[in-house]
Amino acid sequence: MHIKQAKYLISSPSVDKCPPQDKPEYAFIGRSNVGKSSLINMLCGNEKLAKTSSTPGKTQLINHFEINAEGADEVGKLFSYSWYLVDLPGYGFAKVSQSNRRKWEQMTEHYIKERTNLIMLFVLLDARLSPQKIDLDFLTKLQKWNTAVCLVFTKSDKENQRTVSSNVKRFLSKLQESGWQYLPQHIVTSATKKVGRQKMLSLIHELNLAALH
Ligand SMILES: Nc1nc2c(ncn2[C@@H]2O[C@H](COP(=O)(O)OP(=O)(O)O)[C@@H](O)[C@H]2O)c(=O)[nH]1
Ligand SMILES: [Mg+2]
Repeated sequence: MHIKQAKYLISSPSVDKCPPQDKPEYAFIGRSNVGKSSLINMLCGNEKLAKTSSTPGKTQLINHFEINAEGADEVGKLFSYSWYLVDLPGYGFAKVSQSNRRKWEQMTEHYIKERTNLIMLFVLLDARLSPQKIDLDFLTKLQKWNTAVCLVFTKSDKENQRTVSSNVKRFLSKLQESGWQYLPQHIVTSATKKVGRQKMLSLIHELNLAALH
């Protein structure tokens, strides 16, 4: 899949205020500072699309981007279509009040459970870190809700490959221990080195084909 154009659409305070569910949708979530905005910009080839400087934990909005893409259909013929990319507010920012945390939980839970055109949730994890409780707890909820999840390990350029693959393995075995029967797919990325871009775009295109036909 080739992205022809990516544009910011709208920021919504709740799932019922989101755009019509007329396109396949992919959402990105993770701890604040995990590299979500950088990854979105890297995927779209636009350094200014998602703001990488916004104060973490302040704006709790569902941010929709519309992506115009071109890709091959089942018989290899190119066609154009569009899909939604969603930037969800991050979790785990220390300075967020209890009531704002609660609001975040409710908003994301409603969004994840009720947005029927949501094809997959990309959960971002820092590739430099050993498994973190906050991420595992969030994934436990996703498992309960039967959400389709893909794990995205970020900032892989900041650590050597051995450590990254050991962190990935440890994370997956933690999920296994907590009862995940089918482990989610995972992709190792680096926004600065553009690692994992093609893998993510191919996965999205494949899922789009299945969703559109
Ligand atoms: N070296 C490196 N730095 C990254 C990468 N992704 C993000 N960063 C840096 O990590 C910080 C947080 O990134 P940002 O995208 O704003 O995180 P967000 O809060 O999850 O949206 C910024 O200083 C980025 O430049 C990456 O793949 N490699
Ligand atoms: Mg961000």
